[in-house]
Amino acid sequence: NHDIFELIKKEEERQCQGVELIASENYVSQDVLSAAGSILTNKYAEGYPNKRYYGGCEVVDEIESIAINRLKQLFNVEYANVQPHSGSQANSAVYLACLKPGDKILGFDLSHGGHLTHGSPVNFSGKLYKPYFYGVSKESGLIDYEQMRQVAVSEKPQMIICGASAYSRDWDYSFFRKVADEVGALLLADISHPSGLIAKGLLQDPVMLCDIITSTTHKTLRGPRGGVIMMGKDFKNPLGYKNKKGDLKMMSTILDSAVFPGSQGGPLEHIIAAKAVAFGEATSDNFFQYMWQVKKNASHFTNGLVNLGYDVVSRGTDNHCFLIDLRSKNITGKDAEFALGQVDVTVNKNMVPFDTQSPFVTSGIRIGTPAITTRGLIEKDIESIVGFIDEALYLHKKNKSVKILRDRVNKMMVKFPIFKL
Ligand code: DSN
Repeated sequence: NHDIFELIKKEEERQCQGVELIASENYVSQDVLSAAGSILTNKYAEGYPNKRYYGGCEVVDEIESIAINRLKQLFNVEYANVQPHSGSQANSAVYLACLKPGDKILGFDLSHGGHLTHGSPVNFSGKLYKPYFYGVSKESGLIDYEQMRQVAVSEKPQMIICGASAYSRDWDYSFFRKVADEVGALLLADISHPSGLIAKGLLQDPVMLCDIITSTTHKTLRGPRGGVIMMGKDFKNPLGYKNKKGDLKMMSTILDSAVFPGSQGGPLEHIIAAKAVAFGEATSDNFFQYMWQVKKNASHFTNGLVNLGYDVVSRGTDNHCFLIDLRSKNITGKDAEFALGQVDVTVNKNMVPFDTQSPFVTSGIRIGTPAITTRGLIEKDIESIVGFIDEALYLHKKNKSVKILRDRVNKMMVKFPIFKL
């Protein structure tokens, strides 16, 4: 196994010396890492605390119960399931619990910033269910709420999904609520990206307005890779659209069963322990300061790029991320991702709304500040990174050596160790 540990070391070096701008990534604390790498990985625990199909679960029962209670406290929700292995698994369990194959779902278009599991034809969600989409307005880059309502009214979907992978503005959950009530749809909020900001009150809160909430735990929430499902206190009749009686307790059982045994086997108790650690960290005031800085850094980032003539989709950001439309700079997302990678600045190419390129090429890149903010970067450092990005794209276009620039990037990042939490 020497080769594997050598490669892990190499990845650690890569993570230390580069500027990580992938909006869905972060650096976890040593405590989260220790829990995720603990001997809990040895334990089978199919079922739920105090209702397991295996012996020897006394300790993991306590751990999972702490994770559930901390998550409930963090988001002020009444129900929490911490077993989904990922955000996609959380969404698949919700669909399994609430929909029949062939039911209609209305989600945010992937090519406008949505997620694969919100009805993309290449994903199970677009194959098992009948997907419809809303998007952003071409002029403003903001969600076209009226268009969403029109599709909802004409198609009467069983479920409406709010949430995105690449949308920089906040969500009007009350508008979605009104439309869901108007057409009798269940309302799901997938807050995988902004969950840390929502937990600290820095964005609109979907808990009281949406029937079910899903999230990942490894993005702004800064935990291990995984997913969760939640329901808020005001949850009344989730299956009302089917005219069945529903209440929170009944729906909790249906959702729990949809995770296990419906779509997963044994829970990853080492990851659940790491989730518990991360939820504990996220309840602290330090985490509020962190999320506040993530937002400030993202906003500062867009201002710096706009000043250099870059086109920021939706004209700015309310959260931790944003898209740059590179068409005005005559470079594709694919080439930009490559050029920035050459100087150890990591981003992902991303479709922009109304893109003219294929998903393999794209016209944009997505940028996020959760990871660099964890490392301690603030506004003045963001200005340096904006400069690095502009210079790297220039050097790429002119086919010039990037070595000096890469050295500057690495020299700066050495000052921000990844294991300081
Ligand atoms: N692929 C993730 C992201 O980068 O946003 C979402 O699943």
